[in-house]
Amino acid sequence: MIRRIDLRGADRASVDYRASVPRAEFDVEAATHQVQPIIDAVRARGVEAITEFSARFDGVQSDDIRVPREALSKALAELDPAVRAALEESIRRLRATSEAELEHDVTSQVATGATVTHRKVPIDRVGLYVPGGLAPLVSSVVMNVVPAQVAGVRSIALASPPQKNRDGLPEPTIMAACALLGVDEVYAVGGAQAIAMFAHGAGPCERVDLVTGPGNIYVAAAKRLLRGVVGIDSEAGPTEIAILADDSAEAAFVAADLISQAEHDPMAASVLVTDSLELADAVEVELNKQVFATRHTERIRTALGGRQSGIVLVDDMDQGVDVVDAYAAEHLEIHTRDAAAHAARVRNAGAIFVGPWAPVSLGDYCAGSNHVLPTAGCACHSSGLSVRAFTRSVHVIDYSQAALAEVADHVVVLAEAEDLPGHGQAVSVRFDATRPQQ
Ligand code: HSO
Ligand code: ZN
Repeated sequence: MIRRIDLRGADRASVDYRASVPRAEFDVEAATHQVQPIIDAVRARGVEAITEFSARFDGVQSDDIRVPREALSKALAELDPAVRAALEESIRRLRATSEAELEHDVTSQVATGATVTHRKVPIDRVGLYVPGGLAPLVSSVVMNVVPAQVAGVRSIALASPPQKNRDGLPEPTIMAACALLGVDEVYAVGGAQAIAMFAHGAGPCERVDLVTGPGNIYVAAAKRLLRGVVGIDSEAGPTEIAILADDSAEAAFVAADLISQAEHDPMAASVLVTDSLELADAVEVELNKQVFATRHTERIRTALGGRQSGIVLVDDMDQGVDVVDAYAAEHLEIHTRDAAAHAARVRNAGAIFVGPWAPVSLGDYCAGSNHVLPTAGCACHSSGLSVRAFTRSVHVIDYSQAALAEVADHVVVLAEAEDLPGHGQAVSVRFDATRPQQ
Protein backbone atom coordinates (compact mmCIF):
# COMPACT_ATOMS: atom_id res chain seq x y z
CA MET A 1 0.00 0.00 0.00
CA ILE A 2 2.89 2.39 0.64
CA ARG A 3 6.19 2.32 -1.19
CA ARG A 4 9.65 2.33 0.34
CA ILE A 5 12.45 4.68 -0.56
CA ASP A 6 15.75 3.28 0.62
CA LEU A 7 18.37 5.95 1.23
CA ARG A 8 20.59 3.80 3.41
CA GLY A 9 24.17 3.89 2.25
CA ALA A 10 23.53 6.91 -0.01
CA ASP A 11 26.48 9.16 -0.64
CA ARG A 12 25.50 12.02 1.65
CA ALA A 13 27.68 14.53 -0.11
CA SER A 14 25.96 14.13 -3.46
CA VAL A 15 22.46 12.76 -2.91
CA ASP A 16 19.55 15.09 -3.70
CA TYR A 17 17.11 14.34 -0.89
CA ARG A 18 14.50 16.68 -2.28
CA ALA A 19 14.29 14.70 -5.51
CA SER A 20 14.35 11.38 -3.62
CA VAL A 21 10.98 12.12 -2.03
CA PRO A 22 8.80 13.46 -4.86
CA ARG A 23 5.61 15.44 -4.51
CA ALA A 24 2.22 14.87 -6.11
CA GLU A 25 1.53 16.08 -9.62
CA PHE A 26 -0.18 19.42 -8.96
CA ASP A 27 0.10 21.51 -12.08
CA VAL A 28 -1.17 24.95 -11.10
CA GLU A 29 0.21 26.41 -14.34
CA ALA A 30 -2.02 24.11 -16.43
CA ALA A 31 -5.07 25.09 -14.37
CA THR A 32 -4.44 28.80 -15.05
CA HIS A 33 -5.64 28.26 -18.63
CA GLN A 34 -9.06 27.18 -17.37
CA VAL A 35 -9.15 29.86 -14.71
CA GLN A 36 -8.21 32.95 -16.77
CA PRO A 37 -11.59 33.11 -18.59
CA ILE A 38 -13.38 32.84 -15.23
CA ILE A 39 -11.43 35.79 -13.87
CA ASP A 40 -12.02 37.80 -17.04
CA ALA A 41 -15.76 37.11 -16.90
CA VAL A 42 -16.07 38.11 -13.23
CA ARG A 43 -14.11 41.26 -13.88
CA ALA A 44 -16.25 42.19 -16.88
CA ARG A 45 -19.70 41.08 -15.73
CA GLY A 46 -19.50 40.82 -11.93
CA VAL A 47 -22.32 39.06 -10.12
CA GLU A 48 -23.97 37.92 -13.36
CA ALA A 49 -20.86 35.90 -14.24
CA ILE A 50 -20.48 34.60 -10.67
CA THR A 51 -24.02 33.22 -10.63
CA GLU A 52 -23.44 31.53 -13.99
CA PHE A 53 -20.34 29.80 -12.59
CA SER A 54 -22.20 28.79 -9.42
CA ALA A 55 -24.85 27.18 -11.64
CA ARG A 56 -22.22 25.41 -13.74
CA PHE A 57 -19.78 24.28 -11.04
CA ASP A 58 -21.94 24.03 -7.92
CA GLY A 59 -25.32 23.26 -9.50
CA VAL A 60 -26.88 26.18 -7.66
CA GLN A 61 -29.36 28.76 -9.05
CA SER A 62 -29.39 32.02 -7.14
CA ASP A 63 -28.86 35.67 -7.96
CA ASP A 64 -28.02 36.55 -4.39
CA ILE A 65 -24.41 35.94 -3.53
CA ARG A 66 -24.45 37.63 -0.10
CA VAL A 67 -25.53 35.34 2.72
CA PRO A 68 -28.29 37.03 4.77
CA ARG A 69 -27.40 37.82 8.40
CA GLU A 70 -30.42 35.81 9.56
CA ALA A 71 -29.02 32.69 7.87
CA LEU A 72 -25.77 33.14 9.82
CA SER A 73 -27.45 33.57 13.21
CA LYS A 74 -29.85 30.69 12.48
CA ALA A 75 -26.87 28.43 11.71
CA LEU A 76 -25.27 29.42 15.02
CA ALA A 77 -28.49 28.82 16.94
CA GLU A 78 -28.74 25.36 15.40
CA LEU A 79 -25.06 24.46 15.92
CA ASP A 80 -24.41 21.34 17.97
CA PRO A 81 -23.37 22.63 21.44
CA ALA A 82 -20.39 20.27 21.54
CA VAL A 83 -19.12 21.67 18.24
CA ARG A 84 -19.68 25.20 19.55
CA ALA A 85 -17.71 24.46 22.72
CA ALA A 86 -14.87 22.95 20.69
CA LEU A 87 -14.78 25.95 18.34
CA GLU A 88 -14.74 28.32 21.30
CA GLU A 89 -11.74 26.54 22.80
CA SER A 90 -9.99 26.54 19.44
CA ILE A 91 -10.65 30.29 19.10
CA ARG A 92 -9.47 30.98 22.65
CA ARG A 93 -6.13 29.23 22.12
CA LEU A 94 -5.45 30.74 18.71
CA ARG A 95 -6.33 34.20 20.04
CA ALA A 96 -3.82 33.76 22.85
CA THR A 97 -0.95 32.87 20.49
CA SER A 98 -2.00 35.56 18.01
CA GLU A 99 -2.09 38.28 20.67
CA ALA A 100 1.33 37.23 21.93
CA GLU A 101 2.64 37.59 18.40
CA LEU A 102 1.25 41.09 17.81
CA GLU A 103 4.10 43.32 16.76
CA HIS A 104 4.62 46.83 18.00
CA ASP A 105 6.12 49.82 16.26
CA VAL A 106 9.90 49.74 16.27
CA THR A 107 11.85 53.01 16.27
CA SER A 108 15.59 53.10 15.69
CA GLN A 109 17.67 56.18 16.27
CA VAL A 110 20.40 55.94 13.63
CA ALA A 111 22.08 59.28 14.47
CA THR A 112 21.27 62.35 16.52
CA GLY A 113 17.92 63.67 15.26
CA ALA A 114 17.50 60.78 12.84
CA THR A 115 14.92 58.08 13.41
CA VAL A 116 13.37 55.33 11.33
CA THR A 117 10.18 53.75 12.60
CA HIS A 118 8.60 50.57 11.32
CA ARG A 119 4.97 51.33 12.02
CA LYS A 120 2.76 48.23 12.09
CA VAL A 121 -0.51 48.83 10.32
CA PRO A 122 -3.24 46.24 9.80
CA ILE A 123 -4.40 45.59 6.26
CA ASP A 124 -7.69 47.45 5.70
CA ARG A 125 -9.85 44.83 4.05
CA VAL A 126 -9.28 41.11 3.55
CA GLY A 127 -11.13 38.33 1.76
CA LEU A 128 -10.93 34.90 3.39
CA TYR A 129 -11.66 31.80 1.38
CA VAL A 130 -12.92 28.62 3.05
CA PRO A 131 -13.36 25.61 0.77
CA GLY A 132 -16.29 23.22 0.84
CA GLY A 133 -14.73 20.31 -1.05
CA LEU A 134 -14.46 16.79 0.27
CA ALA A 135 -15.03 18.03 3.82
CA PRO A 136 -16.41 21.37 5.05
CA LEU A 137 -13.45 22.74 6.97
CA VAL A 138 -15.13 24.77 9.68
CA SER A 139 -11.80 24.99 11.51
CA SER A 140 -10.38 26.94 8.56
CA VAL A 141 -12.82 29.77 9.36
CA VAL A 142 -11.19 30.07 12.79
CA MET A 143 -7.64 29.83 11.38
CA ASN A 144 -8.24 32.68 8.92
CA VAL A 145 -10.50 34.98 10.91
CA VAL A 146 -8.78 34.99 14.32
CA PRO A 147 -5.35 36.30 13.24
CA ALA A 148 -7.03 38.87 10.97
CA GLN A 149 -9.15 40.13 13.85
CA VAL A 150 -6.26 40.19 16.30
CA ALA A 151 -4.16 42.11 13.75
CA GLY A 152 -6.92 44.73 13.71
CA VAL A 153 -8.22 44.27 10.15
CA ARG A 154 -11.13 46.71 9.77
CA SER A 155 -13.18 44.82 7.21
CA ILE A 156 -13.35 41.04 6.80
CA ALA A 157 -15.28 39.26 4.05
CA LEU A 158 -15.48 35.50 3.76
CA ALA A 159 -16.47 33.30 0.82
CA SER A 160 -17.36 29.63 0.76
CA PRO A 161 -18.98 27.55 -1.98
CA PRO A 162 -22.78 27.45 -2.24
CA GLN A 163 -24.26 24.02 -1.50
CA LYS A 164 -26.87 22.49 -3.77
CA ASN A 165 -28.69 20.75 -0.94
CA ARG A 166 -28.70 23.88 1.27
CA ASP A 167 -30.63 26.32 -0.93
CA GLY A 168 -27.37 27.65 -2.30
CA LEU A 169 -26.00 28.70 1.10
CA PRO A 170 -22.56 27.60 2.36
CA GLU A 171 -22.18 24.70 4.78
CA PRO A 172 -24.12 25.46 8.00
CA THR A 173 -21.12 24.84 10.27
CA ILE A 174 -19.10 27.35 8.27
CA MET A 175 -21.89 29.93 8.56
CA ALA A 176 -22.19 29.20 12.29
CA ALA A 177 -18.46 29.73 12.82
CA CYS A 178 -18.71 33.08 11.00
CA ALA A 179 -21.53 34.14 13.31
CA LEU A 180 -19.60 32.96 16.36
CA LEU A 181 -16.63 35.12 15.31
CA GLY A 182 -18.77 38.13 14.43
CA VAL A 183 -18.06 37.96 10.69
CA ASP A 184 -21.25 39.01 8.94
CA GLU A 185 -20.05 39.71 5.40
CA VAL A 186 -20.25 36.23 3.94
CA TYR A 187 -20.60 35.23 0.29
CA ALA A 188 -21.88 31.95 -1.09
CA VAL A 189 -19.27 31.86 -3.84
CA GLY A 190 -16.68 29.16 -4.46
CA GLY A 191 -13.52 28.43 -6.40
CA ALA A 192 -11.71 30.77 -8.77
CA GLN A 193 -14.76 33.02 -9.09
CA ALA A 194 -14.55 33.80 -5.34
CA ILE A 195 -10.92 34.86 -5.63
CA ALA A 196 -11.76 36.99 -8.69
CA MET A 197 -14.68 38.57 -6.81
CA PHE A 198 -12.35 39.51 -3.95
CA ALA A 199 -9.65 40.86 -6.25
CA HIS A 200 -11.83 42.94 -8.56
CA GLY A 201 -14.96 43.47 -6.49
CA ALA A 202 -18.38 42.42 -7.75
CA GLY A 203 -21.86 43.66 -6.83
CA PRO A 204 -22.15 43.89 -3.05
CA CYS A 205 -18.55 42.74 -2.52
CA GLU A 206 -16.06 45.57 -2.60
CA ARG A 207 -12.57 44.68 -3.70
CA VAL A 208 -10.21 43.55 -0.93
CA ASP A 209 -6.51 44.24 -0.32
CA LEU A 210 -5.49 40.68 0.58
CA VAL A 211 -6.89 37.19 -0.01
CA THR A 212 -6.01 34.31 2.31
CA GLY A 213 -7.13 30.75 2.86
CA PRO A 214 -6.73 27.28 1.43
CA GLY A 215 -8.42 25.88 -1.67
CA ASN A 216 -8.19 23.48 -4.57
CA ILE A 217 -6.03 23.77 -7.68
CA TYR A 218 -8.39 26.32 -9.31
CA VAL A 219 -8.21 28.54 -6.25
CA ALA A 220 -4.41 28.25 -6.34
CA ALA A 221 -4.41 29.11 -10.06
CA ALA A 222 -6.64 32.13 -9.47
CA LYS A 223 -4.33 33.32 -6.71
CA ARG A 224 -1.34 32.94 -9.02
CA LEU A 225 -3.04 34.95 -11.77
CA LEU A 226 -4.33 37.68 -9.45
CA ARG A 227 -1.23 38.17 -7.31
CA GLY A 228 -0.31 41.80 -7.74
CA VAL A 229 -3.90 42.88 -8.37
CA VAL A 230 -4.42 41.74 -4.79
CA GLY A 231 -2.13 40.44 -2.04
CA ILE A 232 -2.23 36.68 -1.46
CA ASP A 233 -1.00 34.52 1.40
CA SER A 234 0.25 31.48 -0.50
CA GLU A 235 -0.86 28.94 -3.06
CA ALA A 236 -1.96 25.95 -1.03
CA GLY A 237 -1.16 22.56 -2.55
CA PRO A 238 -2.29 19.14 -1.33
CA THR A 239 -1.69 18.67 2.37
CA GLU A 240 1.34 16.71 3.58
CA ILE A 241 2.68 15.10 6.73
CA ALA A 242 6.23 13.89 7.30
CA ILE A 243 7.12 11.91 10.40
CA LEU A 244 10.67 11.45 11.65
CA ALA A 245 10.75 8.41 13.91
CA ASP A 246 13.18 6.02 15.53
CA ASP A 247 12.63 2.61 17.10
CA SER A 248 11.10 4.19 20.21
CA ALA A 249 8.05 5.33 18.24
CA GLU A 250 4.61 3.82 18.71
CA ALA A 251 3.72 2.28 15.34
CA ALA A 252 -0.03 2.65 15.94
CA PHE A 253 0.33 6.41 16.54
CA VAL A 254 2.57 6.89 13.52
CA ALA A 255 0.16 4.99 11.25
CA ALA A 256 -2.88 6.86 12.57
CA ASP A 257 -1.19 10.20 11.93
CA LEU A 258 -0.13 9.23 8.39
CA ILE A 259 -3.75 8.23 7.75
CA SER A 260 -5.14 11.42 9.30
CA GLN A 261 -3.65 13.66 6.64
CA ALA A 262 -4.11 11.15 3.80
CA GLU A 263 -7.81 11.45 4.63
CA HIS A 264 -7.89 14.98 3.16
CA ASP A 265 -7.17 14.25 -0.44
CA PRO A 266 -6.16 11.40 -2.77
CA MET A 267 -3.16 13.62 -3.58
CA ALA A 268 -2.16 14.18 0.06
CA ALA A 269 1.38 13.10 0.98
CA SER A 270 2.19 10.91 3.98
CA VAL A 271 5.91 10.32 4.46
CA LEU A 272 7.62 8.38 7.24
CA VAL A 273 11.38 8.80 7.64
CA THR A 274 12.97 6.24 9.94
CA ASP A 275 16.21 4.45 10.69
CA SER A 276 14.34 1.46 12.09
CA LEU A 277 13.34 -1.36 9.77
CA GLU A 278 11.27 -2.85 12.61
CA LEU A 279 9.28 0.35 12.93
CA ALA A 280 8.79 0.55 9.15
CA ASP A 281 7.39 -2.99 9.13
CA ALA A 282 5.21 -2.38 12.18
CA VAL A 283 3.79 0.84 10.71
CA GLU A 284 2.91 -0.97 7.50
CA VAL A 285 1.05 -3.64 9.48
CA GLU A 286 -0.77 -0.91 11.38
CA LEU A 287 -1.63 0.99 8.19
CA ASN A 288 -3.22 -2.11 6.72
CA LYS A 289 -5.21 -2.62 9.88
CA GLN A 290 -6.31 0.95 10.43
CA VAL A 291 -7.05 1.95 6.83
CA PHE A 292 -9.83 -0.58 6.57
CA ALA A 293 -11.35 0.47 9.88
CA THR A 294 -11.70 4.10 8.88
CA ARG A 295 -14.43 5.88 6.90
CA HIS A 296 -12.64 7.19 3.80
CA THR A 297 -10.68 4.04 2.96
CA GLU A 298 -10.50 4.58 -0.81
CA ARG A 299 -9.28 8.17 -0.63
CA ILE A 300 -6.66 7.23 1.97
CA ARG A 301 -5.42 4.20 0.04
CA THR A 302 -5.00 6.33 -3.06
CA ALA A 303 -3.01 8.93 -1.11
CA LEU A 304 -0.81 6.38 0.66
CA GLY A 305 -0.24 4.47 -2.58
CA GLY A 306 0.66 7.58 -4.59
CA ARG A 307 4.18 8.49 -5.59
CA GLN A 308 4.05 11.38 -3.11
CA SER A 309 3.83 9.05 -0.11
CA GLY A 310 6.35 6.55 1.21
CA ILE A 311 8.45 5.12 3.98
CA VAL A 312 11.97 6.47 3.67
CA LEU A 313 14.69 4.34 5.24
CA VAL A 314 17.78 6.15 6.48
CA ASP A 315 20.96 5.03 8.25
CA ASP A 316 20.58 7.24 11.30
CA MET A 317 18.81 10.25 12.70
CA ASP A 318 21.39 12.70 11.30
CA GLN A 319 20.48 11.58 7.83
CA GLY A 320 16.82 11.59 8.84
CA VAL A 321 17.01 15.24 9.89
CA ASP A 322 18.69 16.09 6.55
CA VAL A 323 15.92 14.31 4.63
CA VAL A 324 13.04 16.05 6.42
CA ASP A 325 14.86 19.36 6.17
CA ALA A 326 15.21 18.97 2.42
CA TYR A 327 11.58 17.89 2.08
CA ALA A 328 10.33 20.96 4.02
CA ALA A 329 7.00 19.43 4.98
CA GLU A 330 3.85 21.37 5.69
CA HIS A 331 3.56 19.32 8.91
CA LEU A 332 6.45 17.47 10.54
CA GLU A 333 6.04 15.15 13.51
CA ILE A 334 9.04 13.96 15.53
CA HIS A 335 8.72 10.63 17.31
CA THR A 336 12.22 10.00 18.60
CA ARG A 337 13.85 9.45 21.97
CA ASP A 338 15.10 13.01 21.98
CA ALA A 339 12.25 14.63 20.08
CA ALA A 340 12.81 18.19 21.31
CA ALA A 341 16.50 18.09 20.34
CA HIS A 342 15.72 16.72 16.88
CA ALA A 343 12.96 19.29 16.43
CA ALA A 344 15.41 22.06 17.28
CA ARG A 345 17.73 20.92 14.50
CA VAL A 346 15.09 21.06 11.77
CA ARG A 347 14.97 24.37 9.92
CA ASN A 348 12.43 23.73 7.17
CA ALA A 349 8.85 22.82 8.08
CA GLY A 350 5.54 24.67 8.19
CA ALA A 351 4.90 23.37 11.71
CA ILE A 352 6.80 20.90 13.88
CA PHE A 353 4.91 18.61 16.26
CA VAL A 354 7.17 17.37 19.03
CA GLY A 355 6.78 13.92 20.56
CA PRO A 356 3.94 11.40 20.69
CA TRP A 357 1.41 13.70 22.36
CA ALA A 358 1.32 16.41 19.72
CA PRO A 359 -0.32 14.89 16.62
CA VAL A 360 -1.07 17.02 13.55
CA SER A 361 -4.81 16.66 14.24
CA LEU A 362 -4.27 18.64 17.43
CA GLY A 363 -2.77 21.44 15.36
CA ASP A 364 -5.56 21.16 12.80
CA TYR A 365 -8.10 22.10 15.45
CA CYS A 366 -7.08 23.05 18.93
CA ALA A 367 -3.36 23.47 19.58
CA GLY A 368 -3.36 27.25 19.37
CA SER A 369 -1.19 27.10 16.24
CA ASN A 370 -2.48 27.87 12.74
CA HIS A 371 -3.30 25.10 10.28
CA VAL A 372 -2.88 27.23 7.15
CA LEU A 373 0.73 26.29 6.43
CA PRO A 374 3.12 26.33 3.46
CA THR A 375 2.98 23.20 1.27
CA ALA A 376 5.00 21.86 -1.68
CA GLY A 377 8.37 22.68 -0.12
CA CYS A 378 7.49 26.36 0.31
CA ALA A 379 8.24 25.99 4.03
CA CYS A 380 11.87 26.82 3.19
CA HIS A 381 10.83 30.41 2.40
CA SER A 382 7.34 30.96 3.80
CA SER A 383 5.53 30.81 7.13
CA GLY A 384 2.12 29.65 8.21
CA LEU A 385 -0.73 32.12 8.45
CA SER A 386 -0.49 34.45 11.42
CA VAL A 387 -1.05 38.01 12.55
CA ARG A 388 1.98 39.01 10.47
CA ALA A 389 0.19 38.09 7.24
CA PHE A 390 -2.45 40.70 8.07
CA THR A 391 -0.05 43.45 9.06
CA ARG A 392 2.10 45.79 7.04
CA SER A 393 5.12 47.70 8.16
CA VAL A 394 5.07 51.36 7.09
CA HIS A 395 8.54 52.88 7.28
CA VAL A 396 8.48 56.38 8.78
CA ILE A 397 11.65 58.44 8.28
CA ASP A 398 12.11 61.51 10.45
CA TYR A 399 15.36 63.58 10.15
CA SER A 400 16.21 67.00 11.50
CA GLN A 401 18.07 69.57 9.39
CA ALA A 402 21.30 68.81 11.22
CA ALA A 403 20.84 65.07 10.80
CA LEU A 404 20.36 65.44 7.05
CA ALA A 405 23.39 67.74 6.84
CA GLU A 406 25.48 65.09 8.56
CA VAL A 407 24.79 62.48 5.89
CA ALA A 408 24.25 64.77 2.87
CA ASP A 409 27.65 64.11 1.25
CA HIS A 410 27.06 60.36 1.26
CA VAL A 411 23.74 60.79 -0.51
CA VAL A 412 25.30 63.02 -3.16
CA VAL A 413 28.18 60.59 -3.74
CA LEU A 414 25.87 57.60 -4.13
CA ALA A 415 23.57 59.57 -6.46
CA GLU A 416 26.57 60.44 -8.66
CA ALA A 417 27.69 56.81 -8.61
CA GLU A 418 24.32 55.84 -10.02
CA ASP A 419 24.31 58.69 -12.55
CA LEU A 420 21.24 60.17 -10.89
CA PRO A 421 22.43 63.71 -10.11
CA GLY A 422 18.88 64.91 -9.51
CA HIS A 423 18.80 62.72 -6.42
CA GLY A 424 21.89 64.42 -5.05
CA GLN A 425 20.57 67.85 -5.97
CA ALA A 426 17.41 67.21 -3.92
CA VAL A 427 19.67 67.15 -0.87
CA SER A 428 22.21 69.81 -1.89
CA VAL A 429 19.53 72.38 -2.65
CA ARG A 430 18.57 72.38 1.00
CA PHE A 431 22.05 73.47 2.03
CA ASP A 432 22.68 75.98 -0.74
CA ALA A 433 24.48 78.87 0.98
CA THR A 434 22.55 81.42 -1.10
CA ARG A 435 19.20 80.22 0.29
CA PRO A 436 17.86 82.24 3.18
CA GLN A 437 18.59 80.19 6.30
CA GLN A 438 15.67 78.99 8.41
N1 HSO B 1 -4.65 19.46 7.87
C1 HSO B 1 -5.28 20.52 7.10
C2 HSO B 1 -6.19 21.38 7.91
C3 HSO B 1 -7.41 20.72 8.44
N2 HSO B 1 -7.52 19.48 8.90
C4 HSO B 1 -8.66 21.26 8.60
C5 HSO B 1 -8.73 19.25 9.33
N3 HSO B 1 -9.44 20.32 9.13
C6 HSO B 1 -4.20 21.37 6.43
O1 HSO B 1 -3.27 21.83 7.34
ZN1 ZN C 1 -6.03 17.96 8.60
